[in-house]
Amino acid sequence: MKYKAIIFDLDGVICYTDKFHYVAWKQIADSEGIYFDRQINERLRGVSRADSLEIILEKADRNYTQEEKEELCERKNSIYVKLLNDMSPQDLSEDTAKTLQELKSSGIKMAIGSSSKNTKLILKKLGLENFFDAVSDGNMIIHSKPHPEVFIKALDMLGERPCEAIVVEDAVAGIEAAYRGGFESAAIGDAQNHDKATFKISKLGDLLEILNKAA
Ligand code: B16
Ligand code: MG
Repeated sequence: MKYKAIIFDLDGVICYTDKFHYVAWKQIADSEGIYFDRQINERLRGVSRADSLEIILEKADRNYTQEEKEELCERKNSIYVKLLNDMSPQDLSEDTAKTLQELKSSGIKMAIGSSSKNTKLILKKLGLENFFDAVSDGNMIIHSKPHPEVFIKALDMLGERPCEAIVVEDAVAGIEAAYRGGFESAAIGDAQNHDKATFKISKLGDLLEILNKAA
């Protein structure tokens, strides 16, 4: 088999927490009188919490101290985590749940490579805490996407090589990270705008066809 591993991004690929990120950042921006809209929110895909705040602060009319930035990030995260509370296995689409099970039966190794420091909590909410062979997340990395660190860590845990792995991503920054790390990639949604994506998919189930063709 050409591919031995698949590394899934979390938000925007396995589940849709982007809407909660938006609500939480919007509350922070409004409380600070900073303009923020869904278009700006798109730029936060796959970007770490601290770097997301920097993007939001581009519209601020004053400079913020490091202490203030940390306080805003903490406040945003507590709003976000409360919103995550309502998540359950029902938040997995039928296609996603079925595809994950089929991939598991095929024997391919599977990992998560997410920028989120809440990855473990989200996986638990989705009933997937013990599903993946490896979980690499925002708590384990120094460099956020487009740096490939999060994917390289995932692959190290799996003991495979980048050229034998596909990264599945919804963020342009994530496809760039896969490209820089020497991975093949499958782009979903917004990430399809990156010209270095190996495959373009509209749903997770499309991966099964890609793997079948490569077998
Ligand atoms: P947290 P992913 C990313 O998740 C989100 O797309 C991005 O919007 C968020 O800022 C980042 O996680 C950090 O999340 O605040 O929970 O640490 O797409 O890499 O799974
Ligand atoms: Mg994502």
